[in-house]
Amino acid sequence: MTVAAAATAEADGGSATRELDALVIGTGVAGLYQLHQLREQGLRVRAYDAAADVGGTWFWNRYPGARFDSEAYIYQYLFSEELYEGWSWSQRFPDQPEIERWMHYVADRLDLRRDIQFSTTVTGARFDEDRERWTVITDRGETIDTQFLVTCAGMLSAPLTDVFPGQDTFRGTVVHTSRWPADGVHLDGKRVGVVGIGATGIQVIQTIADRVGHLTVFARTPQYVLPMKNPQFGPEEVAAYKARFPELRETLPRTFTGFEYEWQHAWADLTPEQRREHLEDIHANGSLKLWLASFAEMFFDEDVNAEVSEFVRAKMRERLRDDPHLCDVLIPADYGFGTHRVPLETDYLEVYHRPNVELVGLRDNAVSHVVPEGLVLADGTLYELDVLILATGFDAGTGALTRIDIRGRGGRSLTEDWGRDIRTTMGLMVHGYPNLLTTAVPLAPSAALCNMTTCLQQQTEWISDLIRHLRAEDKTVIEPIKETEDAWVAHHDETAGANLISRTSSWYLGANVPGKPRRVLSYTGGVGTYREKCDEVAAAGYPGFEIR
Ligand code: NA7
Repeated sequence: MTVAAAATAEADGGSATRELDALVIGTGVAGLYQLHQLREQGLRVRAYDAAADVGGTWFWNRYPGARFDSEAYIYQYLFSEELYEGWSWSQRFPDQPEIERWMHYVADRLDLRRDIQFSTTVTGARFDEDRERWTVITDRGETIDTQFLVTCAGMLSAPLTDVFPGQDTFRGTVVHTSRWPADGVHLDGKRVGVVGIGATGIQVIQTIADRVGHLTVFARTPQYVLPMKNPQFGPEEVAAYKARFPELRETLPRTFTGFEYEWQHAWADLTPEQRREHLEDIHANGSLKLWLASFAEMFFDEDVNAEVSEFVRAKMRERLRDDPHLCDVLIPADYGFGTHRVPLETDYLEVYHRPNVELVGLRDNAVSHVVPEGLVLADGTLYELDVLILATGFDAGTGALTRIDIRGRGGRSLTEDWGRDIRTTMGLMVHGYPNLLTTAVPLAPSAALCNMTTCLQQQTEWISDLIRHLRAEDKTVIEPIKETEDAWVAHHDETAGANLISRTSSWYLGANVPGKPRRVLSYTGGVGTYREKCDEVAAAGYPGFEIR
């Protein structure tokens, strides 16, 4: 049923409509906290999730090896010391099962489940201009009438699953990493193929290589990687990080990336030897620090970037034992370090020295199609497989919402609007869509250069403050005016244009989805700066927004 049909059925005395003040889509990191905040305000609020339980990313991504690249003690909610204190991590970078347990802990501790409806996909939403409310429909045939529609649907939650012609003819198992079944996939001793060597593919490859019979890795674009150091946390380490709560709560929201680290040196202030020493020190830290907090100039100055890139390449060459084939397929030569996602890994490069692992470069010989026996390349070579793992990524930023039929004023379609040009106001609202409040969508600092929990807490808090403000002023509707959105888009583009990220083809620009309009998706002006700009708007009473 379409949204219009649902509304008609409603007018004809059809199924009962639930009435809400706010409907939250998604119960991952953002959705859980948003639900909590709005409920605390006394709103009638309910969250809907297609998944069978809470967790968002951490519900769906159950593939072998899934784990944090953010330190666990910063990937946290910071609004409650009690909540922070009540959970103890076992490692610096824990794995998916532990993270999922943590999300259950949060949902239970805040008693959120009673206001969540699981296994329900929101399929459409239409803004009724006469009543100035949203009519939302779900795949269960329900209709919900709500004042505010708050999307917490995730930045990387719309998987690219239908990648190759003939996938459905495959005799074995084909599985996208973010749709990994809870009861697993039988891999032991099998002939397994993995397509994709992004952050996900790398985690899968390094985890399954010693279990499978034969592993074929299909790699198109080479990927810079950094080694992870992942010590276990005992009571002492846990006590030490918990003691840092006040400091972390103060600093994380204000750093450039929402991680705990900041740049310590300007490139120009150091001699070549000192730079090298600094890079070695940070490299030994075993975290994303080399990417996110070595030298800021790396993002803007091609010469600096070239030197840091060469430092990382040399580390990779050494581990690949200078093998010409491995180095050619795995080490980037034509784009700079840090200009798209840099994954952490554990003994990943060493996997390629194993006798049961084969690396197939796709740069000059792409995948053509899938046949019942396996994968066929453009030159006709067939790789026979039992399991085909697609670590092929996501329609980032926009996909979660463009897969829902969202209709704003005048019936305008978000799918069509973003299909032409991806625009938002600070990643929090969209002109033409009153009372639609968004998190983890483009033009805000999510995922690409941000620790997600830091960014999502800030965004959901901004949304809660906005709703509190409207209610206090006895107003019911808000929408950014076009000029406000134009100005934000221009600021975003100018900031992004100065960053070398804008010159590397990746999901950061939507380049991984055919036909998607190009724009750097994440705001690159810094998490702290973004927060200040959002706070200024709120403190000034939302100038540039039409409120009534
Ligand atoms: P990514 O980073 O988008 O990686 C997807 C990988 O799949 C990448 O290596 C792609 O190669 C490859 N890919 C996609 N389509 C194809 C086709 N048709 N043929 C060959 N190879 C293909 O997704 P991830 O899931 O690893 O990570 C996404 C984010 O999630 C990550 O950054 C974290 O923030 C969490 P390409 O680079 O396009 O040549």
